[in-house]
Amino acid sequence: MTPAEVIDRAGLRNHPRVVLNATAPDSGLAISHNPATGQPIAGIRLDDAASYEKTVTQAVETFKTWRLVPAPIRGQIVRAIGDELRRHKDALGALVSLEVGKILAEGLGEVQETIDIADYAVGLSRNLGGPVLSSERPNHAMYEQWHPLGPIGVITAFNFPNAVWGWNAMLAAVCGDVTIWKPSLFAPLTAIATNEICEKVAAAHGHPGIFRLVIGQDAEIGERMVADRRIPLISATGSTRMGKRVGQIVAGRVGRTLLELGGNNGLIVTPSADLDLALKSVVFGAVGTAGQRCTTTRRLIIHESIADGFVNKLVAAYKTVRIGDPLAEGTLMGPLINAKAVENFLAAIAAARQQGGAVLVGGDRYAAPGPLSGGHYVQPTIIRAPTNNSLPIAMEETFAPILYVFTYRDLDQAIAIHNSVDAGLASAIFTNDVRESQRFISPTGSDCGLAYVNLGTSGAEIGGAFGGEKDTGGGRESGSDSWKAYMRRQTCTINFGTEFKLAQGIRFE
Ligand code: UN1
Repeated sequence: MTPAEVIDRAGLRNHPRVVLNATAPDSGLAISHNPATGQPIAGIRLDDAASYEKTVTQAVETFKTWRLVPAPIRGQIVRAIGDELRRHKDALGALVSLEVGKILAEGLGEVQETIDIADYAVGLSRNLGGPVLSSERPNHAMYEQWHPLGPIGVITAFNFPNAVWGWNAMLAAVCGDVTIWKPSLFAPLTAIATNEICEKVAAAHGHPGIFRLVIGQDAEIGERMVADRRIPLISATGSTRMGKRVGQIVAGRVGRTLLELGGNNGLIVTPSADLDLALKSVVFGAVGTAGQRCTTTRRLIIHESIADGFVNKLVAAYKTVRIGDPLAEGTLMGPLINAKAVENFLAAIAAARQQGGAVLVGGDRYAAPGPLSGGHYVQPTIIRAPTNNSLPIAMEETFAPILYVFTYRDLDQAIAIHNSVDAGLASAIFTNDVRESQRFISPTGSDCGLAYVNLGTSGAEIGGAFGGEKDTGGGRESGSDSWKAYMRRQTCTINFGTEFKLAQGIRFE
């Protein structure tokens, strides 16, 4: 499939925001590049202060009517959106793959994730309930209810340019909110195509404007949105650096944030583990998406008695990973997002070497042939920490396929190594020992928001709450009760008797 075909199939050829054949950015235009070739795909017209203002003003108005639509009816619209996304799954999956370089299977998987959350939201639309509570007073009733929150801001990163918005927008829609999406400037085309598909369905059902886009530079658009008091919730996915800034600004106006930030995910392999299962999971977790998931496996913590044999097998498996065009059949690893990401990868490897790490496989750029020679490819890399396990660079999240290997002697030590990083997103243990697995998910085990036993760190299902602790930001998106972030809670107390009764037994007569 050529880039032009992908653009056509995603419905972007005549979109007013998209400028085909543009090659150079200017103040009102960004260029989306194909990371597999380094070539421009298309130009995207950016928002400015005036168009931002118009979008938010309109979103506030749309919210006033959308919030009055009964939640199950909102769910019907989200159901139609899920169906439409099914029809566009191939086209959107290919666009994700073209624009951010993940392999097609993963691009399709990402769109499936949005379809799944749409289905989830449909069910939820009939179940946005709160508890009925016991009042201490006679003839009094007390219960909680949930109301729509407002227009909400969703800031997404390049690496999940479709699904992370889906997690937010599908829930927000059934909750009665209007979504204002600020996508990454590395993946604006996916955002435009995705938003357009969903918005068209909403409009066909009589509710245009519940999905809105603002695309622009952080300084121009991002900062404005984060500081905007008309937007009660900012849900932001991206780096911890970005999240700290967003968190501070939104806290300054006493708004709400939902932060899903960086991860530095560890995977422990114990002597009792099913090593075949562990091997496959480590390769997918560390190499999948070219190491550009927030859930990527970045640290392998393996018992010293099995480390050498396991690591040798891992190195052999890494050598078979086919790197190349993400849209081509058989490719397992595509490029990094841009040249800066390649520089960061190389800098981390240089630091690891200097700190006594041993590069066991990879460690360099990957020179792709022919038309791919301008792409941002690197070799998947394994680096073994020195025997004292001191490797400061491994404490940082480098968004690239680098796996650091540590060894341990007893489980306490493994857990201490595991929890020694600033982030707290995903974690995993491979063991067939019930004491070890239970210890790992006990309060003194993994300190992460996601804990897996005999599964790798990436690839969460949508049904669970997704997010993490510490520098990961504490927010939860997607399943379980994450929807509560998109609504406001009201505790209602009703006196259906005739007596004046005060709580706490206070007499005031
Ligand atoms: C992300 O990298 O920001 O668990 C999201 C996973 C995916 C979501 C990743 N379901 O790997």
